[in-house]
Amino acid sequence: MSAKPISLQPFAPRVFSGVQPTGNLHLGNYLGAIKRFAELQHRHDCVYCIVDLHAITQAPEVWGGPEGLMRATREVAAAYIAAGIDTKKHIVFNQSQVAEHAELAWVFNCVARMGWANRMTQFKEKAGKDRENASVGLFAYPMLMAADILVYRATHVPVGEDQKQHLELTRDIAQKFNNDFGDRIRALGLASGEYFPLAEPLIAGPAPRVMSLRDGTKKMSKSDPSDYSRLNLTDDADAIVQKIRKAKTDPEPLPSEPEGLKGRPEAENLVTIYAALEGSDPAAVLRQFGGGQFSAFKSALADRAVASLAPIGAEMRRLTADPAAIDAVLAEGAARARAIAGPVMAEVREIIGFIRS
Ligand code: AQP
Repeated sequence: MSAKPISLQPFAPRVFSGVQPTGNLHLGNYLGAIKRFAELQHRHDCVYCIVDLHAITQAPEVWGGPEGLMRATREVAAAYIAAGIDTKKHIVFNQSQVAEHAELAWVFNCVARMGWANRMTQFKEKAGKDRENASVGLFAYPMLMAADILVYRATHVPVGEDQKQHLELTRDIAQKFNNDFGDRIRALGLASGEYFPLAEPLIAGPAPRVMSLRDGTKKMSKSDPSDYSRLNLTDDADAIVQKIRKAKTDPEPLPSEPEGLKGRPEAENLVTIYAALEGSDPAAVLRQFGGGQFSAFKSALADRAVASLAPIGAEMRRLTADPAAIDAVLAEGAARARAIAGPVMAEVREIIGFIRS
């Protein structure tokens, strides 16, 4: 290679994560991902992506067609900014502006084995019973996710618990690439054989799995047909209060200790949400509310949720009113992302043996 290889250094810590612009951003996305993104920026270099290539793996009705996709992409960008992510210090952009994601994903489609991809539970859940009708892209989703992370040679990936299996696959792909091409990597003097890092999932957090308000055994999800199943980040105070008032509970009073929440998924979910929003833990919440009825707890939870979410929603509405300003942030972020992904992809081409004149 003519340029100085970039890969001789050991892996510098770098955080990467993303959110799909499929509309209805909710409390689970916030507590499981976006809130943590904002916390991590104080300790690490971060790359936060809006994964629009992932969004189109589902039918256009799911992501709202071209207009819906643009709106949702800007909405996720606004959520990142409203949650406090500093776009001057860290990189925020939408995935389709950096072609290296798709290019590396193709390479990883050829590294990953069918048996690995066949085990992915998210594909099974999202494809449902009509697998024959699922897009090939939905099946290949985890390989694109591996490319998203590894094209920045990211070392840490904050995600909700639902993404743990995809992170394990990312590590398997990195390891197989490093093994398959180890001799070549060493011969090119790019690294001591470990070209891609084995990225660590950062899943721990106050609420890595927020559940539906209508069914405590199902995760809170953008695609749940019931709007009452989730608190959307753009819900106003009235909607938040209504949804919490109608949230499913059980007839027992709240227990005084966390062990008493076992087998009571709806109660456990509401207590976990309260603790996460307050920055405390379920034991502290139950010390305060244990023995009481749900009605009093729900009213305190509604106040807490409004205090945390309403300012974010208001800021998102303010930001999305100026789409050109958001697009400028994304363009600037994409240029900085390409400056990292471009040289990595150039080395990957060299490692594999693609001739480029
Ligand atoms: N319920 C949840 N609790 C905690 N974390 C969650 N995440 C999603 N749901 C929860 C985390 O949010 C990040 C972005 O998710 P995504 O939009 O990329 O994909 P997703 O997991 O498919 O999100 P949804 O809301 O569940 O959408 P649908 O309904 O389309 O499946 C990820 O870090 C995810 O872990």
